[in-house]
Amino acid sequence: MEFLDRIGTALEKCEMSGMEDLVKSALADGVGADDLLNKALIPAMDRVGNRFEKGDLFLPELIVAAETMKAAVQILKPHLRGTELESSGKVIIGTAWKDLHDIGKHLIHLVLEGDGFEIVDLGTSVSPAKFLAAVGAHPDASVLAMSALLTTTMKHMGATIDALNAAGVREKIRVIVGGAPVTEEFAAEIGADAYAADANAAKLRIRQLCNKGQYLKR
Ligand code: B1M
Repeated sequence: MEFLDRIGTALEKCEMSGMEDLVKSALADGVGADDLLNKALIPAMDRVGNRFEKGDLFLPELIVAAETMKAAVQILKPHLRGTELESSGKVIIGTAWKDLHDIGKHLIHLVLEGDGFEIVDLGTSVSPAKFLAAVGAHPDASVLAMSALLTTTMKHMGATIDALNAAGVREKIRVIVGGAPVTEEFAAEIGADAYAADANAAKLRIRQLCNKGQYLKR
């Protein structure tokens, strides 16, 4: 239990440097990779996300925690006994057309990756046609996530949903939207399935939309 506590605490304190050695020592000491992942890292990352949502820690710490989580998962991956790491789901993400803001989108990409999701990141200023093409190219994607930071680009999120409907593929994928000017009401107005105010809320909602836990074992 001692290693699980130390690793959980290190992640929660965003102590990037010592984490890799700690995980390697725990594995060498016989602690199971599954336990390290599901009893230490994931609960600690959830605690970090909840503290971020409460304003108890800030953007730089959340980014460091997400990077720390990713580094730890990379070490664990080969050790997950007999249980292939099945992704929690595939998420297509991008910033709305004509919008160049991507700090928030990148943060969500990081947090989702740390939670076991496979990310198809289309970058910034993604047109409705490009989102639609990505949905066609990734039929196994469960969620389409769009970010917008400008009141002038939010409307393109609605245009993307209209394009999915026109192409008859809307029912194949769940759509979540967010970004500073975006609201729950706006999300409902354009026919999205979900809205989230920040990266942690986005992770929790996307878990629900995929109706899966994290790091599902076969
Ligand atoms: Co500009 N910009 N910017 N900007 N920029 C804003 C957004 C603005 C609010 C500043 C202001 O005027 N007060 C304003 C928008 C006003 C409006 O329409 N509401 C604005 C403007 C006007 C502009 C330009 C038009 C300025 C100009 O050129 N005249 C121009 C537009 C360029 C374009 O996009 N076409 C512009 C350009 C830029 C830069 C490119 C220089 C730069 C972006 C750099 C980059 O992203 N690579 C920039 C920046 C940095 C900002 C501010 C200062 C910071 C935005 C940011 O990254 N916040 C911003 C003012 C502000 O917000 N304080 C401003 C940090 C980031 C983590 O937060 O992205 O909100 P955020 O993400 C959060 C949540 O929104 C949420 O989770 C994230 C983390 O918890 N979230 C989601 C985000 N996406 C989500 C998706 C989800 C769920 C949650 O589901 C899918």
